[in-house]
Amino acid sequence: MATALGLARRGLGAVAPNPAVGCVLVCEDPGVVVGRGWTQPGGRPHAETEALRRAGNAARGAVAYVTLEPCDHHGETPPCSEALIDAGIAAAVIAVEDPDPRVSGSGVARLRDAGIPVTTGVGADEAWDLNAGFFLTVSQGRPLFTLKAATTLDGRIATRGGDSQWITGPEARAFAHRLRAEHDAVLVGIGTALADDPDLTCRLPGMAGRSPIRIVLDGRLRLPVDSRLVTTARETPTWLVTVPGNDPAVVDAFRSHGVEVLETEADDGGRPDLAAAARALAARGLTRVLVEGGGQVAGSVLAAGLADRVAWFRAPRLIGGDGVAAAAVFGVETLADAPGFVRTGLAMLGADTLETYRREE
Ligand code: AOF
Ligand code: ZN
Repeated sequence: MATALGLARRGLGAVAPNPAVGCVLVCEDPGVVVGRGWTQPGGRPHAETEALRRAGNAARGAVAYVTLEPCDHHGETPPCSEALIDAGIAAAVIAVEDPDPRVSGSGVARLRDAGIPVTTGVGADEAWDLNAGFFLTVSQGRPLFTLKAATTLDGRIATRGGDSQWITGPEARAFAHRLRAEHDAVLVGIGTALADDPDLTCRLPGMAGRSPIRIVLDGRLRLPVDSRLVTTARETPTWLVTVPGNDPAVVDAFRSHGVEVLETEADDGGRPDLAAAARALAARGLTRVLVEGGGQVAGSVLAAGLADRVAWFRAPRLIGGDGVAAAAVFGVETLADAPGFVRTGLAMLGADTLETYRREE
């Protein structure tokens, strides 16, 4: 199952709205892997189909280890449950049930009805964690949000003069590009887009094709049409999340550059309401969104209770209280109101560190 989870991970950021699934077919005597598969870019073929295709006749009598209950619906492809039965597998080991209402238990039931013994729950914690984005879209109609910050020791993202390039070193920046690849979209506020004119692509060697959709929260459509995000929108999609009431000619100008403009409700300050934006993004098929700044957006994500994961890069430098805070004011009165997190990882990246967290339940 650990191998299957590793294979599943390859799909993160490339398979939405589908989950990233892994499948390993093992012939138990003499104990050899006869097929491996993972959900392919775009979400299909499914992991089981891929593993079965590679195993061919060797799948007969094998044990299938799958990180998610095999699907049981006739969608774009025939159900994986049927494919596994037809291939003659001897047993199945499944990490977690698929909460998709078209599946939710029927994949396991179909295997059992065919006389195939099924074990569930193996590697369940890791499997829940891996597809947390997919599970959130099914259960709450919103994607998973990972808040990323690159700060000084004292949590500052820029000096008072606005100097922010580069706080962290090349190792941390490379890791941040990998994070982009593992998410369906990267989201920034208009302040960051104006200040940095960023690309927000994944520029790791060999991973250029893994760039996420670039999303800017831009209530008044201030993004310049000659910005990199707009001029490259036909190669790497750019979406603007805005509020109703903008000049239709401006909206059309963005659309003529291949930029998607999504209108959503405004919050009290006239900015796109984050909870509403989250629902709109899930409705468009996103399951994993990386929030890359700046402080304003980070504050809004925290205030809306949407920071599911945190990736905090920290450089050995101090700026002091007049620097720009990683998360702008978000109105915490008492410690009990302050969002809490559980540390899930700690790594040294060159001179910097990376701390990862998940939301405290
Ligand atoms: C699997 N293996 O690798 C994946 C599954 O639109 P379709 O037909 O591709 O079906 C999408 C649903 O299939 C998705 O919502 C989820 O329930 C399941 N995903 N199932 O057996 C896979 N990616
Ligand atoms: Zn399937």
